[in-house]
Amino acid sequence: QAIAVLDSGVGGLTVVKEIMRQLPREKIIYFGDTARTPYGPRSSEEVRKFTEQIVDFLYQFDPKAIVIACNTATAAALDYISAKVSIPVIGVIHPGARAAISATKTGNIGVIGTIGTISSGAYTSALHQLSPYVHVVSEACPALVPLVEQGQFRSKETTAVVKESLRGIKNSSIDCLILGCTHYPFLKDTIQEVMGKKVKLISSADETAREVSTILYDKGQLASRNESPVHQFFCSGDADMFQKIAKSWLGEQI
Ligand code: DGN
Repeated sequence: QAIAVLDSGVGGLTVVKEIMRQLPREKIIYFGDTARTPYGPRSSEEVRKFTEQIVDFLYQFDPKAIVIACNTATAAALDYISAKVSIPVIGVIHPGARAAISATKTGNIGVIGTIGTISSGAYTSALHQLSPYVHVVSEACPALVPLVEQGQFRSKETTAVVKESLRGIKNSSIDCLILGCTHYPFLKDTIQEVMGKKVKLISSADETAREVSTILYDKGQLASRNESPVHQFFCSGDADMFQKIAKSWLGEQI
């Protein structure tokens, strides 16, 4: 049985990479909704509907767990999907919040994400649930996802757009910054350059993969030692662009 992973596009591949690193025996079935990306500016009802459609599609492969590797969809649909299916559903917001709480020294935490994620307030409440006294500064950065979907990870234009998007949050006194969108690790180097070395960047991928591992271990469902998985990738839009990005990010033939 596979682990199903979904995102609005290529962003969830940042989580896939960590799952592959931590759980190399697990088979992954991925769906990127590249035809309908970005989800960020859409209403939460619409994002919930799209997420449900993707889960229905992935369900035909009889997965053992579903990872909603998209912060926007996690904020809009995690509870809804969890109530609907009988297998574990793992989102990316709580793992990201946990990673930030363990990383911060000053308690001043920044969050960047899509309009949907930031306006849902999901990170602020997840962080305050873990530690009521942390100070959270958040900023929506809607211009970043389109750059990633076009494969523009490093260019003059990328630097200019990242600089402009982070102008507000750069002037705050945060010591760590949650990359609250699974697309942003693709832009990590540029974001780090713009924020400066003193700000630690937090991606939820690592912690999310750990949560998947813990849940499957507890259920006795981790893949056996001698399995060598063949992964499957689906996308709803331009397959060439998806394949190109996936290949360069995962370093494997897709
Ligand atoms: N990768 C998604 C996220 O983490 O929110 C959303 C990207 C998008 O569709 N704007």
